Amino acid sequence: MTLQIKSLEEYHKVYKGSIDQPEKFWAKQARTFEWRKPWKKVLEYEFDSPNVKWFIGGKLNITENCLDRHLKDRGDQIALIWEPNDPSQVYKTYTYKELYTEVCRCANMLKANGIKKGDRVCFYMPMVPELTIAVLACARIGAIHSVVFAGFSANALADRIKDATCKMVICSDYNARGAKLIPVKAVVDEALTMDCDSVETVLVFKNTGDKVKMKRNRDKWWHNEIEGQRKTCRAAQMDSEDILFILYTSGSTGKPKGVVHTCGGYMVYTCFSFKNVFQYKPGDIYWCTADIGWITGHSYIIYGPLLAGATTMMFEGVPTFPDAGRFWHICEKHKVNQFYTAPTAIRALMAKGDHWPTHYDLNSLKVLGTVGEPINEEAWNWYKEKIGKNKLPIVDTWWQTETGGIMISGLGDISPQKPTYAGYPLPGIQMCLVNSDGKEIRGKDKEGLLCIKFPWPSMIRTTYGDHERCRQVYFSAFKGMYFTGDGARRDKKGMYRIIGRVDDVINVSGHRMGTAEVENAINEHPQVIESAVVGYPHDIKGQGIYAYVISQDKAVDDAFRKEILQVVTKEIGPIAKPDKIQFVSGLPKTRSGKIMRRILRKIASGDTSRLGDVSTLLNPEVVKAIKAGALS
Ligand code: 7RM
Repeated sequence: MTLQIKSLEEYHKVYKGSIDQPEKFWAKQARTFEWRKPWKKVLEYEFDSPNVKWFIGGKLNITENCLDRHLKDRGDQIALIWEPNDPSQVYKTYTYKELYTEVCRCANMLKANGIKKGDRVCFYMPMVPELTIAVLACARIGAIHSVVFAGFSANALADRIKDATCKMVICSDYNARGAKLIPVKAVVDEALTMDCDSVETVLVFKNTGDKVKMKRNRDKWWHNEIEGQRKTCRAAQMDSEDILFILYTSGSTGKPKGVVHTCGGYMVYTCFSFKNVFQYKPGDIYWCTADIGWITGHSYIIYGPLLAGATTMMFEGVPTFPDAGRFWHICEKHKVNQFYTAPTAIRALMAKGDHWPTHYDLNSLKVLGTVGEPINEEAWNWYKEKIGKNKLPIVDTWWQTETGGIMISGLGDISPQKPTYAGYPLPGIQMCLVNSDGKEIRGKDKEGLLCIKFPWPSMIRTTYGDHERCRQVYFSAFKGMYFTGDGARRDKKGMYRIIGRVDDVINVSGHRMGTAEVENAINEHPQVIESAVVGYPHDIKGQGIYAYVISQDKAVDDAFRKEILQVVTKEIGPIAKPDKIQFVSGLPKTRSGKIMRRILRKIASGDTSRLGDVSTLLNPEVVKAIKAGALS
């Protein structure tokens, strides 16, 4: 069985061993899985290209490790619990046997519809069990899944379908979220009008049963296609380094990139990190509230928990429907033991009042987790007090889409607790701080740019279709290091606190966004000449979006603002809508024409006092005007 660390002393010992002999350490973990053929070499790497390979020559199928190997000992144990959006609707459960059967039937359905090993399948689905089933079905036959968060617009969906040249799209008819019904099939139809020539089939899962249009020869109903499919499906033999999935994420420039994860290393790391961070014990009920459209859902709703033989729950709805007690109601109802959510959800629920959690019995809880953005001290304390009753550990888990799994975090109740600190790196993870010249900053009580100086099994292998971009974004800043894009502090005891992004990426309610991406969307409005987007501190969302817009011959009023919001919703989705739009006559630029975001960030945060030296700007006079017109 995959190692589960039981004390802080053991952690320090294991950590040291994992750094002294990383290959030995990871080989030992990897041997706890089922491989069709063993690997010939544990690791080969070179960060300059980059070229990273783990468990070279090893053959496996991740779903045999998620499902088949559990059938003997825990076939009748519940693998998956599904809690519906509407609390009056009955919840569903799947035992490992049942989940195995459903995945096999679905895999056969995909094969019957022409999906083969290596084909890309796009998902645009609500949080229903069929999403998990079909994702695993792809993995079973060696097809590559690319899950797109269903809050993205048709344009954004089309971009992702085209970039990965997907052969199939799997969607639902409608999504139910809170009191809203979202016509997802219609969004897919619209996306497919935008040159998505690779798509041959749209498989539609009947979720709400409301009416949709079906296109002949392209669109098929899941319930028709699944009928009569065989209940077993031989898993495809995958190479350790074959692609398991692509997941798009935003960066500081241009369009989102397709982060590529591969089978072997991802399997080993997600299982290991899951078991240790959450200190999962047999029989526990584990719940991560993330959407499977993000990496957290991939690694810690589906793969990590199932690999570990856990009972994992997925929730279709939102934290405030039908009321702000929903999360706590679900914890009581299913006797949840580990609860994993985002700071933005904690802050939103905190704002609804302290009484909500008091109405429910939260005694089953053992570990509380957070992820996605820095957690402020107030939210940390509220979580600790009101949910954890001052008894439960909080694991503040720092990681990224690119890291595949949790990199820095406490391990359940083993690790020391320090508000706003994520803590120590996991075994095998060689974090470091560097200064802007790329020199490593050693010692305690230091601040710098957060890097990782040695490979780990679940690290990004490439950005789909553009390896050079992967090199440039992550491996070119500092030689021999993976650069995270975050700044961090290391305290006297070696614990890390994440300060936040140091690049042009913003984090709005835990959703990662490129400021350039939002600017490009705003610039699509015909009367916009130029725009600049920055993040600013926001009580609930962590960061809000502040847009400075130069317009052409148009009354700068709220009607125009509304049009801009519509354009952004159309280009990206509602999550990217600016909270504030300030019309300006010019943007502060350096002599080389670069926008001075530092100044714009300061003004957006309401701090106009010390803007630093603006005299070197091309147009210092605009700063005064921007300051005068700043929105509070
Ligand atoms: C898992 C995920 C990654 C970015 C990352 C950070 C920020 C994530 C934390 C955090 C402070 C945390 N993947 N971030 N977790 N910041 N404390 N515990 O969120 O690719 O979508 O985002 O999120 O800036 O670089 S992600």
